[in-house]
Amino acid sequence: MTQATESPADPRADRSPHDAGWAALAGVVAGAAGLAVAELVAALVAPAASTLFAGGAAVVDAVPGWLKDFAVQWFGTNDKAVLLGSMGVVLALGAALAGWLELRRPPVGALLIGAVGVVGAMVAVLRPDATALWALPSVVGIGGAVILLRTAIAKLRPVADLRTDQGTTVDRRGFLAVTGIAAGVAVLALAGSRVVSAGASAVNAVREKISLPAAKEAAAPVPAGADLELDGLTPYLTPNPEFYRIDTALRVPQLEPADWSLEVHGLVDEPFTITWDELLALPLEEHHVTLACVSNTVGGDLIGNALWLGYPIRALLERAKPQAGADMVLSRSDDGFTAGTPLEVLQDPDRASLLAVGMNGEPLPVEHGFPARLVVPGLYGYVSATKWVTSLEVTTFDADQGYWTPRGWSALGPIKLESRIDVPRGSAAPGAVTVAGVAWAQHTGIGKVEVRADDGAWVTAELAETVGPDTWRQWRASIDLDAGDHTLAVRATDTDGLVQTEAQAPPAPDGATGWHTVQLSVG
Ligand SMILES: Nc1nc2c(c(=O)[nH]1)N[C@H]1C(S)=C(S)[C@@H](COP(=O)(O)O)O[C@H]1N2
Ligand SMILES: [Mo]
Repeated sequence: MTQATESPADPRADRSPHDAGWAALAGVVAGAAGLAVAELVAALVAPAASTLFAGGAAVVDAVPGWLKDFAVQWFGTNDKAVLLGSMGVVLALGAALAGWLELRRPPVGALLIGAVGVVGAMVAVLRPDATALWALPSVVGIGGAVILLRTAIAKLRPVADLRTDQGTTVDRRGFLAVTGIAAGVAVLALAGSRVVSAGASAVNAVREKISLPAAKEAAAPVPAGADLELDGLTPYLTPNPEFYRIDTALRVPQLEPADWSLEVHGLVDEPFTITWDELLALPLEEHHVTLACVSNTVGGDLIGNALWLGYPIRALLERAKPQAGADMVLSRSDDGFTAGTPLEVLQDPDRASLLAVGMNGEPLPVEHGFPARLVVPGLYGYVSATKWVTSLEVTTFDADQGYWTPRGWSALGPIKLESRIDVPRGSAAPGAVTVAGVAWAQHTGIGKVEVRADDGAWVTAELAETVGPDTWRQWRASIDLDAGDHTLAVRATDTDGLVQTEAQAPPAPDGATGWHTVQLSVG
């Protein structure tokens, strides 16, 4: 008699400790294959419906405001890479656990993976603009992953060894075959999804063929003295590739002009919809406007200045005829993002609020809102600068709110007076040290900038030229410094005489304040 524990009837028999590792690997491979198939199905059906992106978008919308602020603060414009990376790690660990559980406690592992599919399908269907079809990528992909996992793990289960008629054996060869097939599926599906999405959303190709009409009203030319052109000083105009990017879109909306239109509706007498061709046929204007993010910390770089080409939002509203009582325009993006902008700001005849199609002489880059976005001088982006904009709804602050307001940010977001030191950074030689940077008070204008070293007297800086109050302004000063460590500070005064406050405030809920200081070692 062989020992009872060796009996083929006992599922724990002949289990090598390695099998736990193999099972975990099978979990990861099956999970990867499932997600890749979901990508492929999504590329064919609805790109934003993939398990990864619908899930990621749901995470972005669900995480509390403070965590998102933290992510933007620490990772800046890399926040999305960090989110996707952490999602990848969590998913890989979860899939490994599922593989192990499926071996030890079937069908718990399969149920765990299946649950991801159910949640993925649910969050996809709940995305703005989703249809029932959006469940398909998660159902097909993750359903496939469950089948692959169950098939692979079954091979690791001991069966009676027919060769010896004694004890048990495990079909490792069969296991490796199934796992190998799953890995192949993952690679092929991923490659397929890349090919399909490159072909389907040829948005970049379409964009490159567009030549925008010239502005009927050209921008005031940039004065020669607007850019001091010092080494290390931020240029007056920010080139598009260097322009900061902030949005909640994990996958940039791929919106072709032919499929784009803007609906102007809500509390208006004459709602209407405008197409791309109609928009381009209107008399367009060009304006330099400095855009800033409310998440920018003192001294931060979530700010940039560009030449925007577009049609005045004011004129669109005139045509729609807002009704009495309306006080807000809720702009909506193709991806569901919304911003609430005071109606009166958008109607202001002295403010160049644009439905923009061009940025620095070219169509908007896709990540900056192609084919159309809003640009409103003087307001932070989160309450005004909706990218991929498809709807302007005239409404009230009582009835509606923008995306960030229920997440802990102020409903109103005028840009605060701020200034920044760009040079020197780190060290300098003793003697006359050139200090330079930018200052901004969009739509009011910068009247004065002062710098000081340590507790010394404030030195008034020379101001560069500017096209007007809607852009930032460069400044430069010279300060005599001895060898040693120094702290430089800057403060600006706007053209109304308001002096930039020293009081430190964090970005939330309505923008950071405080003087920017830099440490300098002179020697
Ligand atoms: N659709 C959409 N538009 C958006 C956002 C967004 O998340 N989604 N973010 C806003 C914020 S917070 C800012 S600061 C500006 C940034 O514009 P940029 O990325 O072109 O610099 O876009 C605004 N428009
Ligand atoms: Mo922002």
